[in-house]
Amino acid sequence: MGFVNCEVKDKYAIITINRPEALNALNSQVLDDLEAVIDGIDTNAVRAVILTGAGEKSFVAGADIGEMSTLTKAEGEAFGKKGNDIFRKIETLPIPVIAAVNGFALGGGCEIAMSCDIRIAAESAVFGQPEVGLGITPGFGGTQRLARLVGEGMAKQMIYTARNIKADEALRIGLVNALYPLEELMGAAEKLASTIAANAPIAVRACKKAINDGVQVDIDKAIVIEEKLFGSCFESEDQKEGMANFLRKKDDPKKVKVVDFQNR
Ligand code: CO8
Repeated sequence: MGFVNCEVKDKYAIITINRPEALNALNSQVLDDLEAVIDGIDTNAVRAVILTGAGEKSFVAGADIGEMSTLTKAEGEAFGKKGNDIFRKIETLPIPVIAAVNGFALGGGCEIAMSCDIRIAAESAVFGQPEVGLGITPGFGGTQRLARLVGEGMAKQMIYTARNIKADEALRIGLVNALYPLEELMGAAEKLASTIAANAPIAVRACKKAINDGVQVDIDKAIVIEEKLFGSCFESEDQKEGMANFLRKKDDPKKVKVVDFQNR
């Protein structure tokens, strides 16, 4: 729909931000379309999501500078909140989201990638938070998520200097997990999504929640979050089948089978 496409393939979905004429920059309409697509995902049927950008040059080249250029203080705050609310929806979607960063991931583009669970990128990708060069701060969570992902010192250097970094540096500092030639990126993302989708979905969702919620609190509270979610898995059929399969395998290696987890 509109500026954002969604294709469901087997047990995962591919969301593509599709405004290549502006390097997939995020204006209000793109954000609205993205929110509608995210709200429409059936997280029981689909077990993982890939987020990418249309074209060969850009993932997302940031928030739309033309649209932002005339904002008042109140409008700037409202635009920041609009993006933040949508990015939090991505971050807290019950199922994993993989960013397949196929080119420029600047400003809001780097920020949306950071709201995903996992980032993989093309060797040609470029990352950066160029906002201070435009007279603003990062406004879609960049000051917060970059520091959490790559550490305060590196985040401050990237944000204060507004210097873009190449994919190999993004890999070195842990901003992305892996690099691929551009033509192999989507294949790698789909393989990763399929691997995740083949595991017990209730357990995968519980892991996402445990990690996301746990990193926000102290370790004593965090391990209790894990305990509760761990316990909840024992109410699932998938736990019974997953463990029974292992035990059958132990008795008789010929009984090895791939478990068809049913999300129950
Ligand atoms: N906004 C609007 N249009 C854009 C953007 C953008 N962020 N990026 C690229 N475009 C447009 C260009 O204007 C151009 O349009 P046209 O053909 O109509 O002139 C088209 O995309 C192609 O771009 P270029 O010709 O510039 O392509 P180049 O290959 O020469 O350069 C770059 C590519 C280096 C990516 C360059 O386009 C660029 O520097 N873009 C801006 C990158 C940037 O600064 N991004 C950060 C924006 S600020 C931000 O994201 C803040 C997020 C939080 C907002 C909070 C709100 C309160």
